[in-house]
Amino acid sequence: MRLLHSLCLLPLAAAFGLYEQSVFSPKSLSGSSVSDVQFPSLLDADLEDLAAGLEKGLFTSVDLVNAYTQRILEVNATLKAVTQINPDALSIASDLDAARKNGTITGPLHGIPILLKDNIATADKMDNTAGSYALVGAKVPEDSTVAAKLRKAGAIILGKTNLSQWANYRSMNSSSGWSATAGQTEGAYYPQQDPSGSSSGSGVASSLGLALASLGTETDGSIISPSDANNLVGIKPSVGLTSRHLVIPISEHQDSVGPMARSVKDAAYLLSAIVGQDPNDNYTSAIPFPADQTPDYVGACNYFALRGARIGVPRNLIDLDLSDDSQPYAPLLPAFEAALDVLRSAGAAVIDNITLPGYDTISKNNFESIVLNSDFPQNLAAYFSELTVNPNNISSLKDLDEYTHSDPREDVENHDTGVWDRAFEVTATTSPAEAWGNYTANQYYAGELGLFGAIKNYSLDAMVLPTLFASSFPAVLGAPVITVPMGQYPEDAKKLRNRYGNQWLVAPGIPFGMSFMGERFSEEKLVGLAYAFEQRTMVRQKVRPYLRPRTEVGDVLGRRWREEAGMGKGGL
Ligand SMILES: *[C@@H]1O[C@H](CO)[C@@H](O)[C@H](O)[C@H]1NC(C)=O
Ligand SMILES: *[C@@H]1O[C@H](CO)[C@@H](O)[C@H](O)[C@H]1NC(C)=O
Ligand SMILES: *[C@@H]1O[C@H](CO)[C@@H](O)[C@H](O)[C@H]1NC(C)=O
Ligand SMILES: *[C@@H]1O[C@H](CO)[C@@H](O)[C@H](O)[C@H]1NC(C)=O
Ligand SMILES: *[C@@H]1O[C@H](CO)[C@@H](O)[C@H](O)[C@H]1NC(C)=O
Ligand SMILES: *[C@@H]1O[C@H](CO)[C@@H](O)[C@H](O)[C@H]1NC(C)=O
Ligand SMILES: *[C@@H]1O[C@H](CO)[C@@H](O)[C@H](O)[C@H]1NC(C)=O
Ligand SMILES: *[C@@H]1O[C@H](CO)[C@@H](O)[C@H](O)[C@H]1NC(C)=O
Ligand SMILES: CC(=O)N[C@H]1CO[C@H](CO)[C@@H](O)[C@@H]1O
Repeated sequence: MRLLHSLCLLPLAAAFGLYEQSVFSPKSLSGSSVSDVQFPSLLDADLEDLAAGLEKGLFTSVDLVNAYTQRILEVNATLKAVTQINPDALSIASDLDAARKNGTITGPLHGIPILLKDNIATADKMDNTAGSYALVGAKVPEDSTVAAKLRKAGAIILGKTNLSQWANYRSMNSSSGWSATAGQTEGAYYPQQDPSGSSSGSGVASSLGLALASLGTETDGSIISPSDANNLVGIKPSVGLTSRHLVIPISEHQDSVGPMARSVKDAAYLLSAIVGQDPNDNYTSAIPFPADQTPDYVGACNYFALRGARIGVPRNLIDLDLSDDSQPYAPLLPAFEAALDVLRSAGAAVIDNITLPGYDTISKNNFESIVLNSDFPQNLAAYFSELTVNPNNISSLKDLDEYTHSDPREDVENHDTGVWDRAFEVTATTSPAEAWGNYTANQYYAGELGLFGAIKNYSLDAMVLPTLFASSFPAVLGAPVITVPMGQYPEDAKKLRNRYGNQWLVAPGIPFGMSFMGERFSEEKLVGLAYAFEQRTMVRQKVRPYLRPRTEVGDVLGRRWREEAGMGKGGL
């Protein structure tokens, strides 16, 4: 779930400037006689850059782990994006370097550091806490399926990222990116930027290149909103495409695990690594393709994918008057219009101003809240029952509520447990049949009279919206969404604080994106459309953070060479 978070924008025309590159030249470091090599800053380096550097022997995965770790520590005191660094990361990197040396490449992510949201469990020395002291020290029997799949593809799980505690499913009085264990995450595009949530740390960390990329989870907006606010590509996959086994849940009907990366192609690489059927999450049995015929999401990255595509614009889901200039979100509108022009000029037919007739019923009812509150206590208890070590003996939402009120570090005075109170109320007054009635109402009003009906009626490939308005319909339908950077709030933006009053949702320079929504399991198509839009705009390169870590892979290399030459430690 998300709180209303921030969005921002910059006219696309202004989005073309110099691609900032920090360049290292090993030759200039300690006079080492290594041939001149230029390498992009870790703020910009993509998977193919890193893989090429590893393959050519310019640096090792150990170097990458060292560089990313230093970058994390450089910015953590301010941004609090990363909660834990995997104490085994260096030894895993070293094993993967050895394997590479002898010609064994495990997969496309071989030796590449990735971060996980702190609700995706790993069976290693790291905690999986959802940001709560209730779960510090808890252990799981095995890796979550997505973590196991990342390792199988060769990735190094570098650490865990902060989140809105319990994926924003605890408090009515809190801020995105706050957890009891790791404090308040901040975005890097404006001082005290609301990082959005609930995958807040994943958003900030991926955006600053504190790892290649990260995984987040979404129930309604929690991948695409922090991607939106942090200048990223986020993919919220169809529910069931990625397993939720050993991921701390909100709702089996809506939860999804997906990548948050700096480019569509990097996100596609990560998606390819984590999809697939899993006997431990039977929603994955809905995947419509056989295990050996998973779509090639990376191959779907085609510059011409918009040619002949039919893209709908459901303007009645934009439920703020963006034409009113006093509205802080107003800059979204000209940026969105410019983005639609990009789609047209790339050969797409834009079917504008489609009205989704189900919207009014959806907005006047609380079907989604009843579904989530019916699922949450049961799904959470099922997660607790999987733990092999459960230090506080918590087996239910009731236990968790009592624990949270008894531990002063959980700070209930400033972060209530109102969401849980509502869950207790709904479970006490809603039968399983009624909960199902609310679920099916969502499928009808958001589906047949909404997204899926319009896709059918107008023969669409996808629908697009500013990401601020894009999460809810796909959320209740278990349908996919991909957000791509679209712009940033201008210099004269009307600043807007979050409801809690401690961070900025809208301020000059804060980024925002556009989302592509489609039918269930249409990720391959959406990746292509998103890639074609990204490649024509490259907005991420014009939207730069005010705070950025300085350590580059060249800095660690210089240090390593001096150490290897017996010159001892010490920076340049
Ligand atoms: C290459 O490395 C892999 C992984 O460390 C190892 O399993 C394999 O035995 C090694 N092969 C050779 C020929 O050294
Ligand atoms: C980052 O800061 C937070 C808050 O102080 C802390 O909980 C977390 O452990 C820090 N992360 C790292 C990697 O040191
Ligand atoms: C999934 O498994 C649960 C029990 O683990 C069962 O209650 C549910 O009916 C199953 N759902 C499907 C769609 O098979
Ligand atoms: C969209 O359609 C609605 C209803 O027909 C109309 O009131 C509105 O002015 C249209 N908006 C745009 C931008 O075309
Ligand atoms: C948890 O339960 C175990 C076994 O019943 C008990 O020994 C332990 O003291 C309990 N821990 C807490 C924190 O209540
Ligand atoms: C919400 O949190 C603020 C601190 O930010 C606190 O002053 C206020 O009392 C809290 N309100 C409620 C209703 O818990
Ligand atoms: C939704 O659940 C409520 C109980 O919380 C019930 O009264 C209502 O009839 C349900 N709605 C539908 C459409 O089934
Ligand atoms: C699709 O067309 C049907 C039949 O004309 C109509 O009832 C329905 O409202 C349309 N759905 C959408 C989302 O436009
Ligand atoms: C300094 C501090 O409080 N660190 C905590 C950060 O969060 C993790 C759990 O995600 C705790 O284990 C650390 O103690």
